Amino acid sequence: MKQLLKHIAIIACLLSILMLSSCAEKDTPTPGIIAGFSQLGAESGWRVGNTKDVEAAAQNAGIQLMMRNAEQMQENQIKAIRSFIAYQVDVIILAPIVEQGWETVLTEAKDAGIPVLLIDRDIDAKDTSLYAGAIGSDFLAEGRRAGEFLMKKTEGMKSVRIVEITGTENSTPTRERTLGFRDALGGDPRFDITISVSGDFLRSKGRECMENILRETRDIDMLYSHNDAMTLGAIEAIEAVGLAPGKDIIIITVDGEQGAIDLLKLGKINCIVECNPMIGGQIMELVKKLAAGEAIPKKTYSTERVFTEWDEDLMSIPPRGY
Ligand code: GYE
Repeated sequence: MKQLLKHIAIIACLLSILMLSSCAEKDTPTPGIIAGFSQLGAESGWRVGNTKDVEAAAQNAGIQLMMRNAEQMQENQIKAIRSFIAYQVDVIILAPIVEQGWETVLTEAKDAGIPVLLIDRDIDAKDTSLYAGAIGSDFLAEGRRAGEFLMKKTEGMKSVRIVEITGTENSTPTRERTLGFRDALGGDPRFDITISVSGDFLRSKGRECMENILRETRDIDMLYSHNDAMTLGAIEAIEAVGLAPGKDIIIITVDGEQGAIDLLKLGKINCIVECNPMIGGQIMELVKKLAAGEAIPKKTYSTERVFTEWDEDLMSIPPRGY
């Protein structure tokens, strides 16, 4: 009997310790930040580099990242945002594939009290309170830089027939790289943009677009391609018909992936307008502020340069990492 009482006392004691500790757990606030990240796809080296950089930066900052890759479909991004809301994450990071169509889901996030940080691309929403802030490149400036290089490169030429391969339709980089480029050419009648088609930022489509164009005409002075992935594809098509990229056709591209830098060194690309995907560290700083309830700037731009065939430091460009 004595033995039994002793056992009961021990069990009761253990139970009360367990109950106390579970109460204590409930009262302790969770220190970690959870961020949901809706990445739009894996269409280019830029994008893959951007994803890796954001993941590494989250890990360094001790932020738990729920990453969903939308494989180039806006509906997948909308689903991901809804799952982040259900999960009650602290911050939503969104790289929006296109500019339109975000009002409904971002209103849901706002109603749930979850701040949204736009990265890379913008959205076209009348109500700017649907997102806390945005970080990314100045795509208009990128387009202008491409145009400025072309102006210098073609000094003395009487006419310049231009082919343009644009990125994803209705996306910010496509819209602004198109505008900025034309803006820099300033209506100079020497420049004739004879063909402008979308290659959706994909290497395979860049190649396909260029093959189709070359079937129609060889009378092309320059190619302005909105990203390196499409440029690499287009260069394959140009070489396949026996033309020399960088010589027979001036090539201007955007991003600055290692593959493009290598072709710049070989003289197959004349100019690369840099677009910097390595913004993970800055993103995490903004996420921390948002999670702490602080305000952030409505727009933060990344710093970028231009690489051209005239650069003296061409051979010493450090590895790009994407
Ligand atoms: O230039 C391209 C990618 O939105 C800036 O998307 C980004 C663009 C980048 O697919 O390579």
